[in-house]
Amino acid sequence: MAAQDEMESLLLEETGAEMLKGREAKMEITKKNESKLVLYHWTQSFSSQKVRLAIAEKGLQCKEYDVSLPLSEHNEPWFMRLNPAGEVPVLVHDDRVVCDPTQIMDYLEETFSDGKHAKLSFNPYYGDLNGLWQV
Ligand SMILES: N[C@@H](CCC(=O)N[C@@H](CS)C(=O)NCC(=O)O)C(=O)O
Repeated sequence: MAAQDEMESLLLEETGAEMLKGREAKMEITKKNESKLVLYHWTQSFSSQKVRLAIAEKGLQCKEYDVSLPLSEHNEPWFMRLNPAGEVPVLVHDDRVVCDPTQIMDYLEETFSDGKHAKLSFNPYYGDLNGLWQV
């Protein structure tokens, strides 16, 4: 192989390896960001529905646990430890607990803001009604 060809081939290999490293790092970050999302919610709760929509819109993997309001599960000690206000929804991301639906939407938007996840504020369903979820 001529010296120039060899050099080009080496460069290509290096570029490929760099690209692969970059992609792997990005996948690691994505995996880490999505590592453990858990939503405590109630099916008929409007606040829970908004958050579930946002999670679906962003294409996030999230475990869901029903907290029955009719059965008063939101007042049980285990749930009150998560949210002393005793309200659903509550999002747990690894060791972070986010309680208020507006804060959850903001948290999702800030945390999952890479190109892989839809931007809620640019979504046609949200359109330019930025902050619609705050109603
Ligand atoms: N506090 C939140 C809304 C959260 C909320 O009101 N959750 C309701 C269900 S939609 C709840 O958990 N209610 C239980 C209760 O108040 O006992 C807000 O200011 O928007």
